[in-house]
Amino acid sequence: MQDEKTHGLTRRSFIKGAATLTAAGALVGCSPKAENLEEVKEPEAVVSDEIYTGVCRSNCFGGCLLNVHVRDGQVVRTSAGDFPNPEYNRICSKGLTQVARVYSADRLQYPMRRTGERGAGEFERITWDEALDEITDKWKAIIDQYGPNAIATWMNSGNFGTCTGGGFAGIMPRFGAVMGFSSIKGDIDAAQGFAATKIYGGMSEAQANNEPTDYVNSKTFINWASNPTISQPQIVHFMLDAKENGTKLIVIDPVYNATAAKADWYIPINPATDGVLAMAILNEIMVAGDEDQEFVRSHTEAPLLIKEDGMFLRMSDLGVEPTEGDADPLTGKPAVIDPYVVWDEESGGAVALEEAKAPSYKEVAPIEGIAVQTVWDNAAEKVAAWSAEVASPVCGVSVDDIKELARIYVEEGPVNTYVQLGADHYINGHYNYWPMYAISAATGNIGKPGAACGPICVLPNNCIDFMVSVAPTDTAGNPAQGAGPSYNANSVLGIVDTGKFGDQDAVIKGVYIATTNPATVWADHGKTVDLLNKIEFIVVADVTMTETAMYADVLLPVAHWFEVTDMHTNCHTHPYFVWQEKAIEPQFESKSDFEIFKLLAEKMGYGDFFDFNEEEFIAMGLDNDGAKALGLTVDRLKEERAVRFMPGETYISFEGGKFLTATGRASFYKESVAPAYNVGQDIDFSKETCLYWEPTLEADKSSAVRAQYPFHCISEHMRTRTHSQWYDVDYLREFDPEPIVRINPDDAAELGIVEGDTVRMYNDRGSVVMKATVNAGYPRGIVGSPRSYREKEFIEGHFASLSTNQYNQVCANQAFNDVAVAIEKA
Ligand SMILES: Nc1nc2c(c(=O)[nH]1)N[C@H]1C(S)=C(S)[C@@H](COP(=O)(O)OP(=O)(O)OC[C@H]3O[C@@H](n4cnc5c(=O)[nH]c(N)nc54)[C@H](O)[C@@H]3O)O[C@H]1N2
Ligand SMILES: Nc1nc2c(c(=O)[nH]1)N[C@H]1C(S)=C(S)[C@@H](COP(=O)(O)OP(=O)(O)OC[C@H]3O[C@@H](n4cnc5c(=O)[nH]c(N)nc54)[C@H](O)[C@@H]3O)O[C@H]1N2
Ligand SMILES: [Mo]
Repeated sequence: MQDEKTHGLTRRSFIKGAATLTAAGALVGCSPKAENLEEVKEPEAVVSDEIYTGVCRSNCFGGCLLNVHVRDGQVVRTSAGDFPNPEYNRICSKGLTQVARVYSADRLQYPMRRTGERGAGEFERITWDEALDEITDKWKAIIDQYGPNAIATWMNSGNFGTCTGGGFAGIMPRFGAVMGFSSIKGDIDAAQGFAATKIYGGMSEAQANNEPTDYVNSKTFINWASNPTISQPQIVHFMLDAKENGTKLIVIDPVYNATAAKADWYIPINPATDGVLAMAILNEIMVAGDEDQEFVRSHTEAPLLIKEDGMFLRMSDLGVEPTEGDADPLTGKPAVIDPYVVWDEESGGAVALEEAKAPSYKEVAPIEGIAVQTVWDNAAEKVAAWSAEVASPVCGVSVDDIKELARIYVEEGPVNTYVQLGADHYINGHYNYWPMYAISAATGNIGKPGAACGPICVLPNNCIDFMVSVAPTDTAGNPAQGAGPSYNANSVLGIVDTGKFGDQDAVIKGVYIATTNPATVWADHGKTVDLLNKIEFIVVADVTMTETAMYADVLLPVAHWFEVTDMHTNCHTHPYFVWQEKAIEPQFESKSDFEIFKLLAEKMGYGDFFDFNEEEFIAMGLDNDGAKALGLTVDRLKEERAVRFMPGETYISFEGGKFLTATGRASFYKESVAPAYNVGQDIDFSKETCLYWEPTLEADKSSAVRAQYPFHCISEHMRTRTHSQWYDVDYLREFDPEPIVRINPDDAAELGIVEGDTVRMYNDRGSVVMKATVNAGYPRGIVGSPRSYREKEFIEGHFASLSTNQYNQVCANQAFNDVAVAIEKA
């Protein structure tokens, strides 16, 4: 805590507003309208604020460092904190209005028991003792009958704090592992990661893009399927600084978005056809032989040799016996070492990959009579189907523009391809990302200053001990029973209905929901509601009365982020772990998630696994060599507020072209691909092992469903909300007062719709009524709508009712953007 001397009329007026709010508990008190504020005189004395360290912890990719100003025991405002590198100092409208969330009229104040129908919002107040008894009695009964796997934790990204839920080495997964509960996955944002794992291997501390301080080193910066002005506003200044410094800014997006407005070159594309554009660019490069030969030879798997059976040629194929390597720590079995074979141009012979001086990646003749094709030639064959002429009508990018993009990747590097989730939320999402990533690997535009490809996404594998969450031990060192199975989002209804997950028996009788709001954010709302009505016993722990909270049997009030001690590790846009100091006591009868888990565990007889306070728990996650090498300790975090965890000064992802695949090289071909889910579905693996694209489900213009539902509907992320959060902040509702759908002027005219008309959007799954706004940024045939509103904010229906919960054959991913609708004046 620090002291700040402050004064000023506006500040004091504001505080009066905040005080009114708590006293009356009414949301109207947080309106900045003048009539709600008492007239105050210029303060005579200088007023002192206590300043606590705070951090925004929702999934906005931010994790901004905040000063939480407290006066007379009340949070009065927030301001931007100082990071060690001030270039990262940022705070958005959401960070600035946190005070309205602390004092939201929608805060859950005490534990409650449901009295009416599920979803009706009828509850009665109960004590904490009653709530904890009711939950643990019911859990014990379920466990007696069905075992602990019949209860599932259900979490997502509401708070990425370590002591809350979604943070790395977090308390909630630990709770699940101790109790032996199963878990329900979100299956969200999964397609790009699925593709990234194919080409780059597993995840590292920074998954794919370089640290933002490096953007200035790019000659070309391509925003591909991303809209950072809305979704990563904290780092847009790094892109614009680069532009001012001469970097060419390109945007590839079906919608002329706010980022496109800043671009040197905006390239409209047909939705979910990015893979086609990427393969056409690759084809231009490959046919011309314009690849970065040294990078391709030394840093990609291009020289590996594929046999006719689809497997790589290995030394054992040439009669060399495999050897034994180190034992696997889990199975104890020694690794089998059977090196890949390549053709070495220097020695003129077939050798193990590691021994090759100059592996050939094109046109390798049969080796010892075994016909082979290089990975490069295989990729070239796949992309040959997408000449610029063939690709152009599919992706909507002209032949000249495709050729120009190819030239830019070859001649105007270093190129940073800043990719986000725009093309992810489709059934064919991962088919788009692998080719997009492959361009950078083929042209050497990755792993060096100014060159990168992928989303800004930070996974601190180097300094967090995940075992604290997944393999807990008690005070005596005894291991926990371990978590049960993890179920896919779209399988849960089937499990509850049929007792089957694929062909396996599965039971879900109880769920513990915290840090997610599926009734607002899951695709196919009709099915989500059906599920929430059918689960036998639902506990929801949340800060406010959300749409999901309305379905709880027992509702637990959770403390606001500033009312707890915590650490934030999941900050995508800056390289720091950030501390959260408890600034005020939990209000009303609310408790921290941390305390709730401890109380529940104790009552279930597992208190010994939770014998620590917040600081001790965080220290457990930081008790590893990586954190020690970086000097990441609780004491430093408390003292310095934010401590850098990324190695180096300016982090370069995959520096030196070292990837996380078994070979350390980027892949254009896989021998096999593990599906992300298994419910006995038919899988055509030929689509998964190499560069491939197919039209998506409903967003594809030629899809049969479009005859009936002619518009493709895109979900927009909102500047004023993070997912379903901040809905209760009046300051922000002034900017985004109600749901709207944006529609192209010509489409609107054809439908007889004018600005502000009420319209209905519908398909077979659902319907929603809201106002329309005419927007020439949307092309014909595509509409877009912010996706964070709750049912009661729509004139009728629910936006989430329009989307499908179907998955691709291997990639479990909610396809929020793969939606066809019809629109009419309501
Ligand atoms: N303020 C705020 N920030 C957020 C969030 C929030 O809710 N609010 N959510 C966070 C989360 S979890 C996520 S996943 C990220 C998302 O971050 P982004 O991926 O940047 O956000 P989106 O708005 O989903 O999509 C980006 C762009 O993709 C475009 N797009 C849609 N379909 C396609 C396509 O097929 N091809 C191409 N090339 N472009 C397409 C859209 O028009 C949009 O302009 O934002 C994070 N940041
Ligand atoms: N239609 C449509 N739906 C979408 C998308 C889309 O594009 N279109 N995008 C999707 C994407 S990209 C994402 S990542 C998901 C995000 O989905 P979620 O992770 O579910 O999103 P949130 O609404 O941020 O958070 C969920 C809940 O966490 C609660 N919460 C906040 N802080 C705490 C805390 O400290 N403790 C507890 N116990 N609870 C807390 C909030 O009050 C909120 O109810 O939404 C997806 N939903
Ligand atoms: Mo997301």
